[in-house]
Amino acid sequence: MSDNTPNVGKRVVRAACPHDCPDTCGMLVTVEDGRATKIQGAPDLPMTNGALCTKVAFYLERTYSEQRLQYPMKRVGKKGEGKFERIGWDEALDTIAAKFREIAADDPRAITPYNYAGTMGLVQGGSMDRRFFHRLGASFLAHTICAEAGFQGYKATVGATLGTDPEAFAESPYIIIWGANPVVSNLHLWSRVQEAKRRGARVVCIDPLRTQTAEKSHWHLQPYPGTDGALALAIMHVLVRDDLLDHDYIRDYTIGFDALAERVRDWTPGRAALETGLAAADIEQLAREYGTARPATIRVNYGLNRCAGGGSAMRAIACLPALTGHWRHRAGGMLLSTSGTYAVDSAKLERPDLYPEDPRFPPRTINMTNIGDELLHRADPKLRAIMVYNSNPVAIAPDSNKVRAGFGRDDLFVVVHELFQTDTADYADILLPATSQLEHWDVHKSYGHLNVLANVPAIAPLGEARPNTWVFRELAKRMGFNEACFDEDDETIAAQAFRKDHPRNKGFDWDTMKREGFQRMDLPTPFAPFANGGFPTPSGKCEFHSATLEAAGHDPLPTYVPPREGPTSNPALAAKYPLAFISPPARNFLNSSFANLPRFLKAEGKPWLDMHPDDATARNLTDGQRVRIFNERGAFHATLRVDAAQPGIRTGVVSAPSIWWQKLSGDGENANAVTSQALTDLGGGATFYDCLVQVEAAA
Ligand SMILES: Nc1nc2c(c(=O)[nH]1)N[C@H]1C(S)=C(S)[C@@H](COP(=O)(O)OP(=O)(O)OC[C@H]3O[C@@H](n4cnc5c(=O)[nH]c(N)nc54)[C@H](O)[C@@H]3O)O[C@H]1N2
Ligand SMILES: Nc1nc2c(c(=O)[nH]1)N[C@H]1C(S)=C(S)[C@@H](COP(=O)(O)OP(=O)(O)OC[C@H]3O[C@@H](n4cnc5c(=O)[nH]c(N)nc54)[C@H](O)[C@@H]3O)O[C@H]1N2
Ligand SMILES: [Mo]
Repeated sequence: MSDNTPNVGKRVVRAACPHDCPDTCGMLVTVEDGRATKIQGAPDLPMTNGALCTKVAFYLERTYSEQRLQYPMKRVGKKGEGKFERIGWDEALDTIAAKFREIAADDPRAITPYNYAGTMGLVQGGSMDRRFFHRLGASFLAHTICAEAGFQGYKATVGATLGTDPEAFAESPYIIIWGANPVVSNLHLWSRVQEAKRRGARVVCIDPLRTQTAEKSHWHLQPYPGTDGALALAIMHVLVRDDLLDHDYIRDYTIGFDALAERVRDWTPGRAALETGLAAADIEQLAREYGTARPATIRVNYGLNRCAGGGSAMRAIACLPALTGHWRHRAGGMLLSTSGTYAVDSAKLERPDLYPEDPRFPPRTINMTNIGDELLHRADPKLRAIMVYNSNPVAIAPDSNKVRAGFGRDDLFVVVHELFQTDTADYADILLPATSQLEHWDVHKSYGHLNVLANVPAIAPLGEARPNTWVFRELAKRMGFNEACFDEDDETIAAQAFRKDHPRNKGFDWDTMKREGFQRMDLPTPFAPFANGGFPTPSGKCEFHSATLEAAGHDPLPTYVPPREGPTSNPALAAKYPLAFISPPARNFLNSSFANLPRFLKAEGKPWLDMHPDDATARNLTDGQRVRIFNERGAFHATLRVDAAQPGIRTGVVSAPSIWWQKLSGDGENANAVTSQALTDLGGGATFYDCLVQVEAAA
């Protein structure tokens, strides 16, 4: 903790943005007499380059918000009502420990954590908490809500999430931005793309929505959601048919080419056009441009993995840079995430070895995407306690009517550790105040650059707020867990976060990092990970044919899995609910974070629904009208946005920028009223963008 933080004078502290965004910016926090007075992007960290986004530039408003929870509380009203009464930390922790002990005596798996990426820090995001739940023998939580399908698809082809160095995008002559919206959700990569544009690069964006990124690209292709796999297979068809291949790269560094060539033979652009809604001629042109560029790079992101076939789509796209040999060039290849470049010591951080081997209680995993069903009826043994931190499931998990019903169960003990009284916090039996990034230690990797960042606390905790690590340390004491790892302080944890024996971590030193703020992994700049093969797959090659997938009962070759809720896969459903619904990030929110603070609510305006003018006319709906969006799972309201001059979206698709807090949205609902708990083909991921709805005028 920052107990010895001086409270007099002026100093500048090195911090790291904690939010779930690829950019993981370095920050400089000016502190005057114990109060943070200024926050800036680190000028010396290349990706940050001195600039913060529209949200984190105002991080002090979040830190010092009047809405911050400042002391522990216990529930006095009904679940979900949000009425609480102040208590002390001892009472709060004793209550939780007593309840956990009582449940664990019957079956510890009836207790589950629920956490995600409120902070991405390795210390506050996944250390003492994991140790605690492992030692307890609680249910495991599968962290599937965001990226698991794409991650598994990419991994099947490439081996791990290594890719093109984001800094090298500036040098690329041809960039495809695919299922990504960097202007909104990856701003610092966008600066590199702009630099490439200034040097003459061509930029293509593949997105059903005319986003700010699409507007600034040279060419915008608008596929129907969830059909990217078909597009990728058709691009491969053209590459093979027209011999736009790098035969040497294929021979030396890939396996399964002949089978892949056979697989894509039927995937003509005409066939893919029927699935994607794109023109066959456009698919031809895209494939030819991509195949002849020297080199091309693809920024692919998780926007396209939130559909039934998200894993297969990513797997198919990941074949492209190996077929064409674009991987040879540092400014070629593909970037999904850089996270697999890091050698994190998760065994030390999380201590899975503490899990008790009790034959009565074999390990059990809860899929976080299905928390609604798991709380209501699926989990067996039944869940009796849930501890939420770093997440706001009532707002962000799909199928929110089920999620609320689950959290509302009278026989469920709910603990929420939060900075704010979120939709989820309203369901807490015990509500605990959490520190912000300026009030605790941490160390960060990134999924959009190649540095490690230190986060040094700038100010003392507000009120009685305490970091995640502190809470779990205190709970461990009360549970009688006396392993030495429960006594470690945050700096000790941070210093051991990266594997000492790994060559990329050469030179990592916590004291230097604290002082300088960041350190790049020991890699060349820029880093071309597969210029000479070396894929971290079982075969060591880029796997067009995957024996691993085959052994797991999947198609060993890239394949197309259509949307689960779509006109071709489910025509009966599509007749009733004809519009594909997506709910991608709003620029001024970060998932549901920032969505309670005045500046960002004002900037976002109100819950919107974007619709093509043809779809609006067919329903007699007009711009500015309040509408109801519904399907069999639920309904929510929004204000319709129809731009007749410049339609922001393709026909057949509607979009609601997200994620609004339900209690601040006007009708107590948000986009997740209609989204589904169905899972992706690979990885058991969430399918937020695989969702059919109908839209009507609000009553
Ligand atoms: N401002 C802001 N930044 C954020 C976030 C935020 O909430 N706000 N969230 C952060 C998080 S957690 C994540 S995971 C990332 C998410 O960022 P991205 O991975 O970029 O994913 P999304 O924003 O979900 O979707 C990106 C684009 O994909 C489009 N899309 C939707 N469905 C499909 C499809 O089937 N095919 C194709 N080709 N495109 C599709 C959407 O219209 C959207 O414009 O951003 C992070 N950054
Ligand atoms: N409809 C729809 N739903 C979606 C998505 C979508 O595109 N559309 N996107 C999905 C995606 S990609 C993701 S990643 C998830 C994101 O889901 P979450 O990871 O749950 O993200 P947030 O909504 O930002 O909630 C994080 C919470 O953690 C809290 N927090 C921050 N720091 C700390 C800390 O140090 N300690 C504690 N105890 N709490 C802290 C914040 O105050 C915040 O309330 O949402 C998913 N839900
Ligand atoms: Mo995410």
